[in-house]
Amino acid sequence: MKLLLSGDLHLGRSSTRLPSEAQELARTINAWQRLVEAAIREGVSAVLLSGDIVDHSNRFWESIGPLKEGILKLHAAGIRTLAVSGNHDADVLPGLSRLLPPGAFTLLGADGTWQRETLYDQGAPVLHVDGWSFPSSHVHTDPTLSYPSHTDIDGLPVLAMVHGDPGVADSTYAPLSLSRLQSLPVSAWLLGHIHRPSLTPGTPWVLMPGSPQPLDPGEPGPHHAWITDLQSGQLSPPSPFCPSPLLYRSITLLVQPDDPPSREWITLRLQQKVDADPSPGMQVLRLRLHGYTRDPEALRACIHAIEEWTTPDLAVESVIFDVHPELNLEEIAKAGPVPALLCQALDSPPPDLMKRLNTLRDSLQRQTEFRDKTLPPIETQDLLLSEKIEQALVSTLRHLS
Ligand SMILES: [Mn+2]
Repeated sequence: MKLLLSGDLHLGRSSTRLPSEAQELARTINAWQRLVEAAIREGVSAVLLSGDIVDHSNRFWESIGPLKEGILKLHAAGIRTLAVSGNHDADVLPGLSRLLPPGAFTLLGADGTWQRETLYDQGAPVLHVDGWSFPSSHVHTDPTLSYPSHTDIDGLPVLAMVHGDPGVADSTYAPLSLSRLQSLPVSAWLLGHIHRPSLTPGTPWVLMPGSPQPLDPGEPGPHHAWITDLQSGQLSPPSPFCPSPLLYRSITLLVQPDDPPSREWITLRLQQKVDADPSPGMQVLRLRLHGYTRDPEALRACIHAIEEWTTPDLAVESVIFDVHPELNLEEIAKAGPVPALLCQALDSPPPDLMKRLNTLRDSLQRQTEFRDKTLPPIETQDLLLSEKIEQALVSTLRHLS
């Protein structure tokens, strides 16, 4: 028996910074419709949603139609939808059940008290789903403190759902603690609130499904729903399911003094970089140009054209300009022995620095807790890859030129 797990759909919102041609893709309602179709195709038994399904009460009327329609479609295919509300939809989800036929949609724990619903497979009970919903938009206490101790232990696995803020003890959005979650007698946790997906393995595993579609460039990386399989009384660790066709990515292009300061050159390099790490669907890029150029003015003049550049599956959302005039190291080195040493350090760090770093590495290796780990020696190569060291040296040298 398969279950689809998701949350933080924020229906009514649109993903930001997409070109106007891609506005349809931007709508979270379309992500919900894709999820419904995928659930039916996959033959799941239930769809579990962990809150912030509707973005806000003032988006209720534009999102409730498509939400209802999706739940009805799932219901017609024999799939139940179970949900808890989050801080965004605390006041709107309770009304939804009344608009739907019995059994299509279950909101668990609507008044802020834990509620249990049991799922059946061919007439036999197979899984308890426990849930707690935000009673209002702010909650200052950990909702799991009121998690009931069930006396009627029947050996069935339990999947518990709650929307909240893990690891933020003073959060006003239901503070949660990972260690407390994993200490409670359940088989799995489905959380909501954080839009970046993450899975904490263990017994129970704890899943923050993340938004099935990223909402802005602050949510880079893959987004998707999840699927778990219940077999012989065991819930499998969840796997990614129904990937979002929209991906926000940050890309850094290294600019070297010999590179021509032109839009064509930058977009060609960008396209090569994207092709080397392909992803289906639309990619919205935050581009950082980093390095040295002989003509900063000409390069800076290209930024607008680069931001306007789009292909059917690529768009540049913004350009961060971190390119500096080429340094004349030969000239700077002539200023004295210390500037000369700093210039040299750009290519090879001073030998005593390497020696000191490796002494630290050796003493670390001797500590009991790291004895079973083999720490590799620190090589000059490792340091040269470190952008921060380079930046520190360059910013000093720039003052000398
Ligand atoms: Mn939330």
